[in-house]
Amino acid sequence: MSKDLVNVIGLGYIGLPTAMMMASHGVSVIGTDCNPTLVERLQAGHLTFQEEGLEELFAQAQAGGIQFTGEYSNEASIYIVSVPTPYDKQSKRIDPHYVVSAVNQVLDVCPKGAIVVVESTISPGTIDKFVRPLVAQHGMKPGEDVHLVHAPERIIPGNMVYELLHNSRTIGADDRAVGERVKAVYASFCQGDIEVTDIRTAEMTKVVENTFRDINIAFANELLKICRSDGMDVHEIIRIANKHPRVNILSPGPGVGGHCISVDPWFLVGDYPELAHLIRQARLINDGMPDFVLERTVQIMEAHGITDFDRVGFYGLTYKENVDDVRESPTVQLIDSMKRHLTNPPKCYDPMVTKQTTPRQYQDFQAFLQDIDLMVVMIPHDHLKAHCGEIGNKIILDTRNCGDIWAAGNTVYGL
Ligand code: SAJ
Repeated sequence: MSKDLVNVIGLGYIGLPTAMMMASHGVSVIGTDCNPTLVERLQAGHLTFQEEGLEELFAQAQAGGIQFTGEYSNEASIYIVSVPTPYDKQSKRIDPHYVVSAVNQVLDVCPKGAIVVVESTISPGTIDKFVRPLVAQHGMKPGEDVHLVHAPERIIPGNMVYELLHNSRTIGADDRAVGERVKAVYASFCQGDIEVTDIRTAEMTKVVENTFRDINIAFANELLKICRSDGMDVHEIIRIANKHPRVNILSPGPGVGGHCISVDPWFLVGDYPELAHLIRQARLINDGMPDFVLERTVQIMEAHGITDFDRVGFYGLTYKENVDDVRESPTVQLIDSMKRHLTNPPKCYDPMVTKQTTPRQYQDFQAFLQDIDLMVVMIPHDHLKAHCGEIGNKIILDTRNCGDIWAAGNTVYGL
């Protein structure tokens, strides 16, 4: 069992479950966040977002003695920095200011020999370019006063707790022995392989994983458009093609959202603009899908004589099913672009999002249904499957190929 005291800096979607997982497996953990409201909620025993199995994990972490604080002054032997890494929408480059600020605050207080692990997703070279110089600025000797490590997260929202336990991981370190010490902490709970490598390889591997998925979704989306243009059923074609032992085409849909897959490939485009052609094109294809949904919506409105967008409603605001995260959501992108052209903002409903994110967001499914003739399903939450008997004779644009949930009487179109 590791004797290290771990301080997890940044208690968001990744930092919080990671901190709780360690605490529930015998590691001494402090969770630190600069947002006092978030810290107060956690100290009072309330979770800050929903995720399968997180309540139980929280109870186990509390039993394991996890502490939450807003003070960066807590000393530890290992700091895990898990803060957001936005990207600059113009330059397509990473904006490392949260990572830089968190590491600076850690370097201000950490004891000699501490390990600073960056878990946040960063573009290849970020540690060398933005983090390593901070060590020198603090008058510290790298590899002696402080050790730098990159251990990118890999868990998928919607199945985080399971994937934290079972996914393999990558740990990039300058010094193998330091990498092994960090591995021992993650090995307290992680049942997958833990690869120890160098920092640049770890940085690149993480971004490559998400870029691989983005490109493959873009391929599915391009196939969808080709098939739509010529009256072919893309889902049937993918189903059959996927019977080939070496073919595994992903699912087309209304776009790629979330703070990972829709962002990370841009890091490569931003840093290697002359080389990253396929990666850029895939991003553009996926970013263009909300507009494709709008074109299809207009076609269906015309076919049914619907002349007013006020009779159309969008189901699902989150970036994917059964999560409450709306970051980079295709529906939000679509609504924002429609708002620029319509007098009234579009109507929408999402059972997972109780916070009002857009003006005509209904909180009641029945009220939403009453006010529309055409429902565009952007995200197939489990709620939809449970309530599809209530939809009545609405016209449906099903962008997610939910197929078997619809009743025989429903008029359903695919994307
Ligand atoms: N999507 C499709 N078609 C598909 C699969 C997904 O349109 O066949 C869409 C989803 O609806 C969503 C977006 O893509 O809008 C991304 O969803 P996702 O479930 O594929 O992935 P994320 O963003 O929730 O999590 C990803 C994961 N990365 C990979 O699978 C390579 C996860 O393992 C990472 O930890 C996470 O990014 C991250 O934080 O980087």
